[in-house]
Amino acid sequence: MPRESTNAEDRKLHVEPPHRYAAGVEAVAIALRYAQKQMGVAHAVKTLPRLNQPGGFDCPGCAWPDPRKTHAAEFCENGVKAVSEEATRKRVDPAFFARHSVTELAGWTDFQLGQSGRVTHPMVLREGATHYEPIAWDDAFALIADELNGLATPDEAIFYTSGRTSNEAAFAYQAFVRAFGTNNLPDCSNMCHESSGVALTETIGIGKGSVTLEDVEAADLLIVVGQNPGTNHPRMLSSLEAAKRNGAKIVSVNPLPEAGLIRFRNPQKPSGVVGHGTALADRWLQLNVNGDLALFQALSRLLLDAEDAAPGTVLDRDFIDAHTDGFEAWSQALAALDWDAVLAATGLARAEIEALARMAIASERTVVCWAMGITQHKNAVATIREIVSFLLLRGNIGRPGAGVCPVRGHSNVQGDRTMGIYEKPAPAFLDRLRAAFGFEPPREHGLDSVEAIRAMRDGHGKVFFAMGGNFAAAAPDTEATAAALRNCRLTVQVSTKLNRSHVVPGRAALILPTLGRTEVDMRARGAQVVTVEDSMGMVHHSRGTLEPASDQLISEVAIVCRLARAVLGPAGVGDGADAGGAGVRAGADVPWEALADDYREIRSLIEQTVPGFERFEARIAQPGGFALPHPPRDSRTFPTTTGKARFLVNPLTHASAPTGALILQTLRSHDQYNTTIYGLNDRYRGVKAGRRVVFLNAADIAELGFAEGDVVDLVGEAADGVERLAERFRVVAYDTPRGSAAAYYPETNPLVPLDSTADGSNQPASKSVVVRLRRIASSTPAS
Ligand SMILES: Nc1nc2c(c(=O)[nH]1)N[C@H]1C(S)=C(S)[C@@H](COP(=O)(O)OP(=O)(O)OC[C@H]3O[C@@H](n4cnc5c(=O)[nH]c(N)nc54)[C@H](O)[C@@H]3O)O[C@H]1N2
Ligand SMILES: Nc1nc2c(c(=O)[nH]1)N[C@H]1C(S)=C(S)[C@@H](COP(=O)(O)OP(=O)(O)OC[C@H]3O[C@@H](n4cnc5c(=O)[nH]c(N)nc54)[C@H](O)[C@@H]3O)O[C@H]1N2
Ligand SMILES: [Mo]
Repeated sequence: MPRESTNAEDRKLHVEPPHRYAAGVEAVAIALRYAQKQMGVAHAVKTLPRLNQPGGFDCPGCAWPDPRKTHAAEFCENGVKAVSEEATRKRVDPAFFARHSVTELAGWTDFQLGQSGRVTHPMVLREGATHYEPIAWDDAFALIADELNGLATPDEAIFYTSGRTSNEAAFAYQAFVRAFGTNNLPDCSNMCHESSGVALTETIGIGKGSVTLEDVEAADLLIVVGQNPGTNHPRMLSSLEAAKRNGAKIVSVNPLPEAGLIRFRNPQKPSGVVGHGTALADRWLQLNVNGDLALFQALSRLLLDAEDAAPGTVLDRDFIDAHTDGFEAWSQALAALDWDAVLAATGLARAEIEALARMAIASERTVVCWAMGITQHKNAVATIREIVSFLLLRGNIGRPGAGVCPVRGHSNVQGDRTMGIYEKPAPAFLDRLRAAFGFEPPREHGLDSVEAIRAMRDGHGKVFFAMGGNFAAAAPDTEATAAALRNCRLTVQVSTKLNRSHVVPGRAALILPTLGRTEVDMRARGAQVVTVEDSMGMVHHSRGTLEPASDQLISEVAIVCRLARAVLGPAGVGDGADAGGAGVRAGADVPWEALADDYREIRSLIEQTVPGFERFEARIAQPGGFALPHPPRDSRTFPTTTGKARFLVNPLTHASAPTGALILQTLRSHDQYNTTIYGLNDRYRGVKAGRRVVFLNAADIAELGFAEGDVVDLVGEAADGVERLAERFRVVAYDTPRGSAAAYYPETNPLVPLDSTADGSNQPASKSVVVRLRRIASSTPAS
């Protein structure tokens, strides 16, 4: 497990007052300094202008869409960091692995591991060995094939995906996995927007957001809930600024005063460089962590009351009658809403909620945006249903300037799902896959991320293969996840950079280094382009332009196709001679080699399999790409089980902690990309040179008998009675509600119980972790 910080490190950490604005020229300067450090000046000058430009590569930072007219320097500080991280000049080569044993590397922090750089060669850790050693690609594929083909059933293998994988790689990968014979395709989405997918599929019939960039800019009212765009989706601030210029009101619903939502200095505009920038949020509702379900029920109740007081003025009756069902039962349930429970759950004053309800009534076009502050709770699915119902009341879906906007994380996480990276595939998808590939895909549902950990723990999951990501650090319950991975016969990580998952191996382990999105992908039939889908369902292409980090790297697509050939056997030749062999393996006669030589072949198969990709090749050639169909947005058609948008009834619930304990949300600093740590500062929140901090309300600090600057252990309190511990956190007084604490992910993942997940989506509830503080040492006064 990651080494805990030492006293010396604790002393370097210092805390200043938080910022009141985001971006500005300082952000540009910081980004360029970082780029220069990782890439060198010449390389940076060549790389950065290609970011999010037509003909260049898609920013691996986040899934926020590109504006139609790309600004000459359409990049943000954190996008530049994401690119620099990949384009770094630092290398993890065979000599590195010869110098450092796996045990030694396991003692490094995530920051140290990530900063070591790009992996240059395929590496193997053989059973019982202390060090990784180089292995030839063909030998690596043969080793995996042996293990996979030796399993009692294909369901003993687990194939994880992180959301940077291109459409082409994801599509080929899921086809291979299903040809092999399992739907065990967990992904990072299981830990990210699974709750959104589930709730939106139930209520509007499609698990994706319904707005475009134009809608955001045309809205009257934008409610940004549980999201910190200043850090995690900085380009969204430009859209919010544009909306604001068009007269929109913006409301932030967040326990924390996130800088990006207070004031934005757009570094791409003169006013942002020399002026004070734009005040973005008109209102900030500082609610308790997990008060959102109660808030949206209360807002809807106020809308219903206003309609009762002045019938025909508030609700969109025509829309409700024509396009929805469940309204009567749902509004009756809200008639019994308990206001005391609402105020206790939210921690807000009734007047604050009433003020927002008035804004909602005054708005003709409302958009609600949300991210992890909503999805990572036990009642996340119910909360999102209530957000949908609130919008349905005034017909705020399927018309310009209005709708649901779950803001995705990884740059292609939405596309990976569209391509079939899903443990519960729809039968219609499998039918089309069979027609396109000529094999019978398995029908039984596979394992999601949490179920996969349980299967490995219990010995039913024996081979773990990861297409990107850093499962060991990103998954909940770090100790349990590590034990599960170590219990595997083989773990395989397809990676760009060194990370924690490489040092939490199965009995044997492989690292398969791959090209990043910024790099030229040269195949037999020329340099390849790939495609990605952004958070708003726009598909466009991405072309790497940099020289690869090593001449040993092959693309994710090539890895999948060569692996498929090794595992499924040669085309047209059965392997029935094997003991227990079952004749020709499914997918053996798919022309995997040809797919890897020319990705147009894969796009042609995608076109045959996935609706909405008709004339795929021609349409990605158009500037800006094309929009995938979205029935609620396009035609107010709701492909739910009833064919209508659905008001669904939910009990009022919220996370609560016993006396003396707190609800801890685990969030991102400004200087990280998920488990990749760029640096040790969280500039907007005033934290410098350290990450092991816990933000608490000053009154809670006093009441619990602590002082600011104390160093404490965080002790989890869970139903299963297991004591979960994260050591040495500095207590920081911060503007967060009483009872709501915050600390960074992934340092706090050891505290998230594996079984603490959202109802209906099984997504880890990593924003409502019950913890206590345990004293270990008093703060040392600064010298
Ligand atoms: N630079 C950078 N960009 C990224 C990432 C990154 O790590 N770094 N990660 C990417 C990924 S995969 C994702 S999913 C997104 C994540 O983007 P975000 O969801 O913005 O990420 P978090 O830091 O988890 O922030 C959660 C926000 O929700 C608030 N919050 C917490 N609990 C609650 C609650 O109960 N109610 C409400 N209303 N608010 C709450 C927190 O105070 C915080 O502002 O960003 C993507 N973009
Ligand atoms: N406690 C807590 N836990 C969380 C969260 C939280 O808010 N709190 N957030 C959750 C969320 S929203 C998410 S999305 C997950 C993230 O889970 P993951 O997606 O698994 O994790 P990342 O940190 O994004 O993965 C980073 C690694 O991906 C590899 N990589 C980068 N680019 C590429 C590429 O192009 N190809 C390949 N093959 N590999 C690449 C690099 O080796 C890098 O080390 O974590 C989840 N876990
Ligand atoms: Mo995410």
